[in-house]
Amino acid sequence: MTGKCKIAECGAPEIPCHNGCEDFTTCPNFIAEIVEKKTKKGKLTTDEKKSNLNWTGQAFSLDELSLISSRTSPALIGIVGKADAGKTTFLAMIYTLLLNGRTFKEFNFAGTKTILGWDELHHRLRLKQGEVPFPPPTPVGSHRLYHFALRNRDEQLKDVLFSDASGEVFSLWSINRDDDDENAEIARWIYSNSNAFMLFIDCEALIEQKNLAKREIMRIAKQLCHDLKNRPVIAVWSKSDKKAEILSTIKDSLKTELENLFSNYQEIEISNFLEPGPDELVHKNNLAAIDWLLEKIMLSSNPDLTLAETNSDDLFINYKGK
Ligand SMILES: Nc1nc2c(ncn2[C@@H]2O[C@H](COP(=O)(O)OP(=O)(O)OP(=O)(O)O)[C@@H](O)[C@H]2O)c(=O)[nH]1
Ligand SMILES: [Mg+2]
Repeated sequence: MTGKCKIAECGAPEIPCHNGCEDFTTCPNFIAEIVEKKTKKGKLTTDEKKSNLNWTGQAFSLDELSLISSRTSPALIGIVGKADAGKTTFLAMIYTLLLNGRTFKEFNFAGTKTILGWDELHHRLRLKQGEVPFPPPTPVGSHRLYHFALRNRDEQLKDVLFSDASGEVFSLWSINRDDDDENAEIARWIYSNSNAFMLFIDCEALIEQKNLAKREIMRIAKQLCHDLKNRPVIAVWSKSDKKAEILSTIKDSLKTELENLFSNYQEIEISNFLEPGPDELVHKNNLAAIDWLLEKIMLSSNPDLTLAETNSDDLFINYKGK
């Protein structure tokens, strides 16, 4: 026990008590310090203290979007696809590639307001002696937005957000787009607010469930098409390390049906499993998918304002000003 004597001249407990008291703890003049209580109290205060900052570094929820939208009009990339298609892993891979020094084609990384969210994804993907520990399935009610600030060669800042929701909400939405189902509401919000879409095609599901998986992908694709207004869509053949195992009739017909459905459209193969050496599917295509969407988004936000040449007999219409 620590403490001190209330009589200033007494040196107990370091030296014997000036009154001759053998056990200083029983001395009526001794004041014990209640160390444990103090520490516990101190700890409680720290735990209870909440941050006053409105920025936590975690992935955004919808009501935190103003943190970004107050400075620029962010571009939202809607990640769409059925459950287990590899959507969350794709986001983890993008961040991992940037951390490893890879870059987007036209944009430099200029920061992120969701660094803890990205880090969490990255740590779940880290290679453990050849095996890839994947993130757990995204819960049905969860809707997170991950942020990058990017700068192009003209030093223009572009805020980009990526949505991450459970695949189940897209399957629900594809069955009934006007349903009041609260979970499908997440898919509806992503659909209304995204500037561009990635549509995930799960190669593994096409191998295992064949036409059943194809029908589900097409249902989501058709839903994506219904009010698209020429927003760009990139079909991402995820888990393409297995693509060769898909029946060619299924693969070819799905490819054609998707091409017929969309106009502002591209497709690409990606994977998270590295082949030895530089790997096109992993190192190149994951980023190239975003490059293509960013290019399309920038094109649509900078419309060509050049006037078409007019030739008329009317002098007034032909007047170009001097
Ligand atoms: N073969 C292969 N499997 C992969 C690859 N990427 C992911 N997977 C597998 O796909 C599973 C699902 O990945 P997620 O990223 O969680 O899929 P998701 O689309 O986010 O799933 P939900 O959140 O449930 O909608 C992982 O647990 C892995 O088993 C890949 O590149 N190749
Ligand atoms: Mg997920």
